[in-house]
Amino acid sequence: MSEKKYTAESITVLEGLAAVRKRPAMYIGSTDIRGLHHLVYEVIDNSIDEAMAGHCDKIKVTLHMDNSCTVSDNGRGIPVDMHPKEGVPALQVVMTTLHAGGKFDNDSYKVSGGLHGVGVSCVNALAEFMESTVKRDGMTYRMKFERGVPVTELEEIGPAHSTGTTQRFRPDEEIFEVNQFDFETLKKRFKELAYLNSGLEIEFKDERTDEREVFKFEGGIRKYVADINAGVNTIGDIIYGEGEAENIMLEFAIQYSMAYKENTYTFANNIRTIEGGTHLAGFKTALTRAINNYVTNADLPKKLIKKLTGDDVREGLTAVISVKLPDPQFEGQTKTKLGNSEAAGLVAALVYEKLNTFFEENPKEARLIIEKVVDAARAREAARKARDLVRRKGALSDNSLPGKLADCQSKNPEDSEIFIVEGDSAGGSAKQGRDPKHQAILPLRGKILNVEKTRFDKMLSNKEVRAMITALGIGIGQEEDEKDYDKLRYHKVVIMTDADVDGSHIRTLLLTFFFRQYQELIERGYLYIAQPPLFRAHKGKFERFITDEGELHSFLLEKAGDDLKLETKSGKTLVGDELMALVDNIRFMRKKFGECETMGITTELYRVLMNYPERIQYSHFETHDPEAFRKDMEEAGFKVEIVVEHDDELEKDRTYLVFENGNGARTRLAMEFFYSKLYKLGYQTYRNLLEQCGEMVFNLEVKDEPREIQGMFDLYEAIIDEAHRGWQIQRYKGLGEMNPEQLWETTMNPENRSMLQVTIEDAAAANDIFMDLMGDNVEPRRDFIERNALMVQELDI
Ligand code: 0RA
Repeated sequence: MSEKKYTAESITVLEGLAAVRKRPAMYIGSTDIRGLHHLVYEVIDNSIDEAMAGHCDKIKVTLHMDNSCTVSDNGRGIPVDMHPKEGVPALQVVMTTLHAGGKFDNDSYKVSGGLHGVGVSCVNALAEFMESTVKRDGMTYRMKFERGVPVTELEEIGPAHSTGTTQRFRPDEEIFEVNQFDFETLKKRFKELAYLNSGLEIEFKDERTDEREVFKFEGGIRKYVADINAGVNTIGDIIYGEGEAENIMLEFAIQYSMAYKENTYTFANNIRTIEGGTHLAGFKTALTRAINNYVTNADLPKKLIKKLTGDDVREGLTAVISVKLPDPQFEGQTKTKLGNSEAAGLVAALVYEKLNTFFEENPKEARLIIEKVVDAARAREAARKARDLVRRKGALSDNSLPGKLADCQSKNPEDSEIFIVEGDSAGGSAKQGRDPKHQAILPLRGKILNVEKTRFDKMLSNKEVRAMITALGIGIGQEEDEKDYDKLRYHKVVIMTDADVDGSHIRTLLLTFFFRQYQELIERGYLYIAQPPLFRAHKGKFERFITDEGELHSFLLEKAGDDLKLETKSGKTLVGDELMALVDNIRFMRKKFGECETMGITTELYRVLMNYPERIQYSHFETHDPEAFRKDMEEAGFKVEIVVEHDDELEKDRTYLVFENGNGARTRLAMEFFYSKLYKLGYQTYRNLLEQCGEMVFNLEVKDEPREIQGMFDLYEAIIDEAHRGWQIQRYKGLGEMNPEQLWETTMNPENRSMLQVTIEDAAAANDIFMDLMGDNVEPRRDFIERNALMVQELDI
């Protein structure tokens, strides 16, 4: 090996990467799962840049068994020639120099300076290993790094017949608190990227579970809008426009529907700008102006001539707005608000022009849209009148706090908390249990919060909601200047609901309310969710509060410890950790069986599918005789028919297996089912169980007394039963069942409690759920359930 000379440059390089390792959060935000995903985003951003520059149309991301990740593209390949200044290959400069990125290419739309854009060298610094492979000029090059430090030279490893860059890295477990990538989270982001970069194909594979997705949308953001609006009663076609001025590229796609909600997604350089910003402001201005302009100038019947506000014209609107600009400024609490002032005017001008042209050329569609937004305006006016009436009565002025509120003594918002509590009875306990100096309680009656199928506006005229608004003291209104956050009376606003379905429903509603009305309150970090326990376990003087069933079972098993001994049919003895692992697997299977039931797949059928010794997939029927499969199933109690049908919507043939049990009840499963997590993970877990136990017959020994048990679920029940011995378990069905002291100790006492601080992302997610499930339109709800039910994965063909 040649002796290395440490130049001044190479020393700064090492220092730079050492700084990243020392303070990773400064570079990638955090070292939790979000930071882990950030690494992948950082690497794929570079490939996206290459695609945006027009040199790449395919990106492939793979998650490997060893928790490493590969991102490869078919771009030009990172240059490998000697860097004139540094005296090392350009690739090495990119991989080891902070912020080097691909800057020497002078491409102006890179995400650099943005949310990501810290440079692939940061990923390298935080990777246990990283391996860069470049194909260029007929040659394949490779260079390897460990924790940012080169461990090989740039090597020529063989010829190449194409070009591209491949980066494989494993996040360093010394740095990250977690090492498992989440398939769903990454998948969502890749899908979004594929929508935003039309024609770009992103393939995503998870070798850990054998899942695979391919995203490619020729329609780009038009298809995005179409997919958001799938199943909704839409008004007219999708309106699309694109343009470029002063180096800012804009694309937008919008479509109205009969719904009341607004769905606007804005992006800057492929980054979702949850907090909006100048591009959103420009778009809103243009939309309001263009529609009012049309109303004024077109020859419309009198009843449709009306001055429309921004809220009116956005009711029922689905919009995707994407800008790409050279030097994006990201502001706001989560750095997801575009700050470039030049974007506002340009977006406004382009959108205004496109919309004017569209309305002129499509008077029929324009008319439908006007009818919709005028209708919205009338409804809003009615709501406003109702609100004004309330205001005049003084219900919203700060000198008349709601009667139900038990306020705290402190008048200093900084050390005041308000608990918004579901139900009067829980409210009662909370009032008795609280620290009256710092804690205020506002009970809300659950039922009236049920605003399903009503306009969001109506929620504001609801008595309970008004009490909440008054208690907070900020004021209310669509405009930001109607609100005064300095008047907020509490700097901790805590949502406290039951740990059941109704409770989570109410929590979603409240989060949606805060997301839409008081975003800044969330941004300032004032909103929390209380974590009441679900169980109380006690034995003599010992008492423990526990949040969910899984934790309860683990707790009991741990306490039972080596008193439990299990012998499998194959003669293996399991105790302690091994037994726990087995129980975990069974618990997982129980959950899967439960999920199956809710999807219309009977336990009986799922059990047979799990017991079938082969994993079913398309290729199964290529290598196995379908007749044999049919016979096996018949023996297990099911007649099977294999049906191929044309699906008009998907424009392709789909294969279904139709199972009929002894009673003639039929279950139809699309082949895609066998590519779902429900099936694949279930199958894998079940195989592991079988391997561990041989047959599902066991001897459970408790304090030397054996008993025989058949089947894994019975075993589970028996083990848990045994573990319960000597323990009294109380299950809280609601907060109201806890006495005031318990509520204080477990949930409200700042010394013991753990509360979740709500982020804007949490609230945005609640808003999405609200729209999906509780919206005014049944269609999207049905669609949601169906999508879940089928869990259609991209087909493996
Ligand atoms: C700058 C110049 C050139 C390629 C790239 C950057 C590049 C970077 C990445 C990062 C991931 N994939 C990438 N693909 C390409 C080459 C310019 C040329 O060949 O003339």
